[in-house]
Amino acid sequence: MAVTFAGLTFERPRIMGILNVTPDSFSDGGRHDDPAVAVEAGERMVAEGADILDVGGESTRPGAEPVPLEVELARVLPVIQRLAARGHCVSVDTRHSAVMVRALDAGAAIVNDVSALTGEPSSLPLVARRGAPVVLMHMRGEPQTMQQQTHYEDVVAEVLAYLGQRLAACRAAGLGDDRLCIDPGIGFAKTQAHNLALLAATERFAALGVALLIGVSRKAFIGRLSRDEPPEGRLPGSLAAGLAAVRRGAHILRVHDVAETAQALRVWQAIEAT
Ligand code: HH2
Repeated sequence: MAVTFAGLTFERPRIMGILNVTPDSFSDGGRHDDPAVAVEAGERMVAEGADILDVGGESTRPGAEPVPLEVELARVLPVIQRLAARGHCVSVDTRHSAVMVRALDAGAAIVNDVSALTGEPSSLPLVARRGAPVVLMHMRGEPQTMQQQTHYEDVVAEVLAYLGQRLAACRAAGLGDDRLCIDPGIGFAKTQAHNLALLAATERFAALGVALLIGVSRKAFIGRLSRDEPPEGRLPGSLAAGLAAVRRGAHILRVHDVAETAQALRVWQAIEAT
């Protein structure tokens, strides 16, 4: 059966636009502090070709400090409410079940959890009870310490096994495959070699039979391959990595640069279709 996720079909790759409402995100931090500015940025991303808007109120970059619950809620809820009310497909990027529930009530259609619903024991029952589509990402530990937990015997096999277990737990709780999406978590408790190995093995993740999301946009491994470009100089490498993943079966790209990604995907697709 063809893969679907949250009502999206994948006759073409889909784009998740990143909308961080945080002061400290590694690339777009501090840009969308005012909800009106964030909503405008979201509208622009949809016009440029985003299928999903991923609203986050807590940075998960390496070393990031946790954010009090009320602060995260105050950042994301007004933005989610307004974008959902305008008919856009919104995901909430959070590890906290109290944020998930309020975001779903505010109109979010998808939960994007970098801890794959393991961060809090109440997250999986909540998402299952609500029947909410969820992105399950692989990471280890907490953002503050994750880069000290990068020992793997076989990174691809271990991340595949972990995501397989998380899929099984979600299915056992009653979530259907049309509500499940996996993500190997590029840059989360991974070295440069691990990130490249996981991207090269994208087909093996796609073979798990549910939607596959890949987030490479402007990440540090691209900086290292590009003579230490800062995040805003990493677009060419982000496009190359995204296309390499799509070519190997990724369904959704999570990106900062929506218009540029949409153009790259259109050209790639036109060639593939010829
Ligand atoms: N990457 C980041 C945050 N959330 N979610 C998924 N599913 N996959 C990812 O690769 C992913 C994610 C980190 O990027 P960003 O949101 O740009 O930065 P920050 O965590 O600093 O806010």
